[in-house]
Amino acid sequence: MVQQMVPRLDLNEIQGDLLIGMQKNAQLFLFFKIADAARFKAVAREYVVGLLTRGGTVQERERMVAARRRRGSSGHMPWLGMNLGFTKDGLTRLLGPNRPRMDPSFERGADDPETIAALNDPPPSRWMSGFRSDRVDGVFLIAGPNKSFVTSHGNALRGRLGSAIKTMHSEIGMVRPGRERGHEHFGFLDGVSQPGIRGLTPVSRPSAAPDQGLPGQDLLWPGEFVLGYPGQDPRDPVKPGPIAPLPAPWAKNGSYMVFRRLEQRVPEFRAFVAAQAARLGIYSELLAARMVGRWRSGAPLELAPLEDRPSLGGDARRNNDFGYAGDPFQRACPYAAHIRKVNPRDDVPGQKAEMLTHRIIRAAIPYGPEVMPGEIRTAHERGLMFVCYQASIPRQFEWIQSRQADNPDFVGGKVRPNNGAPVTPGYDPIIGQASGGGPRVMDEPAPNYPAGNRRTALEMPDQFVVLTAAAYFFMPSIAALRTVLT
Ligand code: N7H
Repeated sequence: MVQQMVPRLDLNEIQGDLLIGMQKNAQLFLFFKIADAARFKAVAREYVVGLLTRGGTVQERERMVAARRRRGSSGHMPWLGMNLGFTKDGLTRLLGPNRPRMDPSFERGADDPETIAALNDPPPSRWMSGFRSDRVDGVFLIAGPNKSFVTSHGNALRGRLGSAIKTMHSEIGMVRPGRERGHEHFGFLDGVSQPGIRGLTPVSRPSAAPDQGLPGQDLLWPGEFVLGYPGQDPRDPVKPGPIAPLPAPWAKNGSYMVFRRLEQRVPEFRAFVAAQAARLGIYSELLAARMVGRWRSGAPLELAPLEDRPSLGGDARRNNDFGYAGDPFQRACPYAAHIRKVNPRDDVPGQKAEMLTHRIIRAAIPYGPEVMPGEIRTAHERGLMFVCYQASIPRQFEWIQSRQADNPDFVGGKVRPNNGAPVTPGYDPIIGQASGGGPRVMDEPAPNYPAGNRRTALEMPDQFVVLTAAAYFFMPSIAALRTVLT
């Protein structure tokens, strides 16, 4: 019945990276300042908007990829994907100072002292030199099959825009090579768990699980990610909530994008995990999996608590089909493990519906070279160009980072199985940040599976993931880009 009320998504108005994700082996991030607003608008209207990749196009390409795979062919199609977003300053350049006010966090910006304090982020003075989000008006995402393809399309675009823009920073993210394809730099399969979208994501078991896409993938109302549609009802995981008021009519079919350039200190992470695993008397891979909540293959600890099962990790019908309610004492997966911390699923009794209002759609890509032989301390910077989409930055990305990952008491109300003593779960060991970059602790790195009461803690004096740049963008609809904004 719920399915019949699903609103029709205007995929051809929505930029393609938001709901489905542009096909990419390489992605150029071109951060720019608008130097000449009138010229920018003219070139954008005549040339750029027509190049932007819409949701409908990305969906069609996905079908073609699936059909090619069924025929057993691989190889990457030379498709160009291009999307465009603006910071608060960019919108002001285009619309003037009296423009409508958008999401409060977007208006504040990623580099605002209040944002920095709320997220325990390192201050912008410690970000990469050259990147200043207060100097960025917009970003082009240019996706394609390889580095030279995205570079040449980026150059062509820059040629067209000429003096209308000034490039502030440009950088290419790349999927990792060979068998590491799809894995981030610590070595774990990424992009496994994404929310499903009602009216878009196919339901794999309509009679058994009408509110899931793939098994375990909750379907959410599209207004959680795109403006102008009903979002979730925070009291009911299945029912729609109201359509949030739009800041302006043209904001419909737009979305907010959070960009974070996250350096990963891979040799340091590996050395730390090896040393701590030896101290705890467990093997390194197990400790690393306890920190993430999945094994390198993507297999979740909830379904494979003591050793990796690559066939499970790679199986999209099984690798997300689990919850935490059956593991109330963190025996299979620690409360603080990255994936349990950022999406506790059914862990908090009666709160599932509320949890669904904090989901994000991720579209990250790694950057930087592979670890070189003999590189025992980071010598070549590498990490993740983290990108996520949502309808509300404070309720979604910022909530996850500040109220969950950075909060040692989240999830609250946990107790020890033997004596009922309260438990402090600790920080997310991957992305959690303590105030002032201080040390972090996570509870129970060594498993008590299936039973046992050994108390262990993992003390982490340093971050393995370090924020080196950040900015908040609005990704407008195609119609807004054709009319109001240009
Ligand atoms: Fe995370 N990692 O390698 O450990 N992430 N993440 N993430 N992340 C996930 O399900 C990682 C970051 C989420 O529904 C996996 O795709 C790294 C930020 C969410 O079960 C792995 C970095 C935020 C999920 C990693 C990083 C999130 C998720 C498992 C930074 C938001 C889905 C594979 C360098 C604040 C959870 C998968 C669910 C999954 C890693 C960043 C959020 C392996 C290395 C900044 C919501």
